[in-house]
Amino acid sequence: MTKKLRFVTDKTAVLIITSVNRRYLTGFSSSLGYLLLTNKANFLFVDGRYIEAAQKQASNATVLKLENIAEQLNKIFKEQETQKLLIEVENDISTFTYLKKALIVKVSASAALSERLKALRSIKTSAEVDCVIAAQRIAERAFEEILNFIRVGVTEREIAAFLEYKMKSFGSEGFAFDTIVVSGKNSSMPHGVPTDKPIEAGDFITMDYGAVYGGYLSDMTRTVAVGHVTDEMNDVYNTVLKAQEAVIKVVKQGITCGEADKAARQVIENAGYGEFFTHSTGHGVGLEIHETPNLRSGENNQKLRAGQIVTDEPGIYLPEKFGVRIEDMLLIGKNGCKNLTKAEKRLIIL
Ligand SMILES: [Mn+2]
Repeated sequence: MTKKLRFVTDKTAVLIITSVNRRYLTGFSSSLGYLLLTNKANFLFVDGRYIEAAQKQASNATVLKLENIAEQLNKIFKEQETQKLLIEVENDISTFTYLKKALIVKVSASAALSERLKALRSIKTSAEVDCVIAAQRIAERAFEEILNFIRVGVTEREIAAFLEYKMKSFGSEGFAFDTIVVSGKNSSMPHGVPTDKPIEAGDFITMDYGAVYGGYLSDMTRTVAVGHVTDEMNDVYNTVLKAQEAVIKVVKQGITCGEADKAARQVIENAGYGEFFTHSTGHGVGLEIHETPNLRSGENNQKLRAGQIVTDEPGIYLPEKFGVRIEDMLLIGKNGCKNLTKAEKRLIIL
């Protein structure tokens, strides 16, 4: 185990059940499994489907075939004289109830353990950063292709399908989340679902999507126009862009998540669109699409730390009219940030 968890002592063991944390700690991904961390050794229990791959890929854990997990754990607890077992709070109540009943040690769901894992995961190693960048480059290649595909008459659903097809073709292991493509009036819904609405001249099209590489996700949003834009569309677009760039200018280690959010919100409020910026400014990204930290209004206890990757995604949504969102991923550094997103941000009119 490369990352030592201070929760593990001679008497206390930790059982990692969620797949994302198991993957984070072992480098091995499986839908089902248990990772037991003790002071003497670590054990990864996986079923027959995964044994061979786990033995090759899991680092620093002895891989064992999962049979009856309670019996298998109890045997180890007896040998090691373990008294207490901590599990993550994200597990469902039936898992907790089962373990509590079946194990010979005291079982607790630990919020502190879950928080610690989130904090560890938020600071990316250079290998993790490389995976996020690789995913982002795939998404950017798909963006270049989509610019040639979008025209009057194609539907939101077709645009989403084309983006996903291109991402897979370019090496994406999957999709970071359900691809969002919304156009015209639909674009005022920040998280709208692609429909069969065809693109019309004068539409804004907002595309929010991400690729997956080495298990790590990317997240990018671009809004493009088709045919022509009104003065209001132009004004809103440039306000969002200014807000988005204001965040890039201020974020660095030590500033609070609330300050990062405020940098964007201030620009949008000053332009008179404050009430139409209806979500937080950004979030951490990694093995999951929404990770710690959360760049939201008033979040002043959380400070940004070097090595975190956060999105910067302000938006303005005018109901029944249109919406604009622009999103990059930023790697927080000691004295500033590095923008991991290279795709064009100036207004593109197709
Ligand atoms: Mn995002």
